[in-house]
Amino acid sequence: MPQTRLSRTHQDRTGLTRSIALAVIALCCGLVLIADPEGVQPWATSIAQAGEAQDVAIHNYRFTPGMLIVSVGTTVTWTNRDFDVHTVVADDTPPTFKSAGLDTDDSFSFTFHKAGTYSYHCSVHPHMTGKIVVR
Ligand SMILES: [Cu+2]
Repeated sequence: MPQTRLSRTHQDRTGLTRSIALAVIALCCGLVLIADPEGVQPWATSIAQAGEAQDVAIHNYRFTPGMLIVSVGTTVTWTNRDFDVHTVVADDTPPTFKSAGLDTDDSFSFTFHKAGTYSYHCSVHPHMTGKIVVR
């Protein structure tokens, strides 16, 4: 019956397409895991050139880039692009840097004079976290 054969072929092709799609998804997930040893997405990391000023956007309740690698002496400026108030506060005690509440388009800058890893967060939304690595 030609009708039956036609639908059988269609079904096989759909199954194959699904297998390929699953393989591609698995491959992508594998690559992300390999390229992501610190739990930060590679596309969320930015590496600065020496002495450059660097910007971190606060947008959609997120610091972007979430991880920024800079050299000693770099000034980092955070700018709030949300309509909600955010802060930028280092995780250490007392905090190495601490902004006031930032309204929309307000900025906060800090110059990193010492090498190290500086984790920080927004005190209003503690789930908002970021990291500056100073080399
Ligand atoms: Cu916030």
